[in-house]
Amino acid sequence: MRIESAEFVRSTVIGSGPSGDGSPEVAFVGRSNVGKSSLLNRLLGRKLAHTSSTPGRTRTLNWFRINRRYWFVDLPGYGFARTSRDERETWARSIDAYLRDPSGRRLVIHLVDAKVGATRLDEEAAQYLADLGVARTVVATKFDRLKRGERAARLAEIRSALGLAGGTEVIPVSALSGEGVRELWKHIAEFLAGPVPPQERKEGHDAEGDRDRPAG
Ligand SMILES: Nc1nc2c(ncn2[C@@H]2O[C@H](COP(=O)(O)OP(=O)(O)OP(=O)(O)O)[C@@H](O)[C@H]2O)c(=O)[nH]1
Ligand SMILES: [Mg+2]
Repeated sequence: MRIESAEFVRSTVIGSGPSGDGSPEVAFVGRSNVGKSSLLNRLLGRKLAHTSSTPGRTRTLNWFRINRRYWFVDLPGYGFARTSRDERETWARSIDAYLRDPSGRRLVIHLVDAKVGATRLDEEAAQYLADLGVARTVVATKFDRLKRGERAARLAEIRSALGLAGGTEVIPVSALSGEGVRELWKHIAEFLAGPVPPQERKEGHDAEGDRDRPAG
């Protein structure tokens, strides 16, 4: 994907109403510290989102405008133990309000820490996303931290813990090494291209055109 422009536009909190503008949104959802902000930065090839080894760094929904055409939305993580119950409820309400807002076409990137494996909270989040019926892609983060011999089994474990159908893949990624980033961009590009109108298909047009193809 050629990134011609990427800029931080705004942070939003619960109650601030819809924030998109109807253009497609790619949202990053996952446990606190799973690597959402790091992966977003890696996908964009620049450090836009704040990352931290302290869980709970991202506390607002952060909107990044990409190529003047679509949004990346960095969401606060779930399962941050040190937040109060009130804060956790606020989190759940703001994520829920965001994901139920019908104003934008949305792809959720659900991140699960490959080193930790799927936790009960990851399972609950997967169930929640499945019930919402939102388009989603599951990725296993920090894959660089796994030994070669552990990798295939861990991916299978995550797929089964999250109750993913047989054909649904879990994409291994590493913000550190860049592994899996190209593969993930393919999914994002497919989502951005959207459903091909039947008319265009019949006439043999390439619906994707040249825009936003994965780079090289
Ligand atoms: N080894 C390794 N470490 C990573 C990777 N991605 C992120 N990390 C580390 O994991 C920690 C958390 O990364 P963040 O990107 O801030 O995580 P987050 O999900 O945005 O966290 P919150 O904003 O707190 O919800 C940081 O110390 C990162 O350096 C990765 O691919 N490999
Ligand atoms: Mg973050």
